[in-house]
This record gives sequence, structure tokens and C-alpha cells, in this order.
Amino acid sequence: MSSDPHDRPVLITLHRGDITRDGEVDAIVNAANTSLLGGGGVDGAIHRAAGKGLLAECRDLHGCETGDAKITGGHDLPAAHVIHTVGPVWAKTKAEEKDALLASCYRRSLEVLRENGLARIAFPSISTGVYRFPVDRAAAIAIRTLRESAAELGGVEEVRFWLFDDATFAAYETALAESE
Ligand code: AR6
Repeated sequence: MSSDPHDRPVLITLHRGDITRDGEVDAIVNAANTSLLGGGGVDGAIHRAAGKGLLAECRDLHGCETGDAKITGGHDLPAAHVIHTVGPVWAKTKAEEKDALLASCYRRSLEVLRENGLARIAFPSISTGVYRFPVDRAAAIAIRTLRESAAELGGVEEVRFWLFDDATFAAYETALAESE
């Protein structure tokens, strides 16, 4: 057995509730849209809790492509940073691009985390709300991509999921159990 921490699978934990209240990670991830100027769902909750300073900082980012991620400060949030990523809209994405674009959100979020010297991150269930990506499929992609990307990048100490409802929690529980 090796004692190199990079050889160990990243710690992934599942939580019920509101991601905006998590002050124990370095960054929370926002399931944003390409404008980065706010919206409903978790995006709306993050902007409400972070205050107007977040919107002002987002304006200077000039949007974000689907599958990419950009970082800001956390402003009034307990977490110091927000990583904004844009998931695919299920109905508007070509069949062969759906899974890859969702995987890219998780991979790019971890890359941005590590590029900024950060180690602990919390995610919502990207694309499975308004964007209607099927949650079982999304959960499997999320867990697999995070395990692979964390192993490649190194230095990721903790990945948390904040899941809002029973069906979403159950989907991630199954995906996590199947990945172990
Ligand atoms: N904490 C954790 N999870 C939450 C929270 C919260 N405070 N609020 C909602 N969820 P969605 P998407 C869950 O629609 O599908 C926005 O308008 C929610 O129950 O927020 O990627 C953006 O501006 C669901 O399980 O994100 C975009 O236009 C999950 O978070 C669009 O929605 C994701 O649902 C993005 O759609």
C-alpha cells in the first residue's frame, strides 16, 4: 500500500440542504447560465446570499461557455469563493455532447480550484434542475469525473455535494456506492 495521498480516492460526502450555508469549504460551485448574471434555482440562492458584490464581480467576467468554469470571491457567503460553471441544457444539447459537457463542468471546476491553490469544494447537482439533465445519469457522470479529475490533479482534499430533495440525494448515493 502506498502512503502517497494522491493515490487515495478523494473523499466525497453527500449532504442534504442549502449549499449557500456551507462555510467549511474553500469554494462552493454555482450552477449558472452563460451570462453569469444570475437566475433561479441554486444560482438565485447564491446571488441572494452573496449580495450585490457578487453580481458586480460577475459582470467583469463577460460570461462563461457551457462546460467551462470561472471563479469569484464569495462576498457575503460563508465560503470564500464561488466557482461558476455552466451545465448543458438537456433539450438543447446534441446527444453526443450531453455527457461530455456535464463532465467538463466537474473537471473544469476542480482545475479552477487547484489553479487557485484551493483544496475543498462543494457542488450542487449541476444541470438536473431547470436544465433537466436526468439525475441518475448526471450523478454517475459527476462522481466518475470527480474521482478521475481529483486523482489526476492531486491536492483535492474534499468534495461535498449539497442535494436538495430525496430523489436527487438517492441518485448520488447510488452513484457513490457504485463507484467504490
Ligand atoms: N442548494 C443546493 N441545491 C439547490 C439549491 C440550494 N440552495 N437550490 C436549488 N438546488 P438548478 P440547473 C438544486 O435549476 O439545472 C438557473 O436559473 C435543485 O433542486 O438550480 O443547472 C441558472 O441561472 C437541483 O437539484 O440548476 C441557469 O439558468 C439543482 O440544485 C439554470 O438555472 C440544480 O438545479 C441552471 O439550471
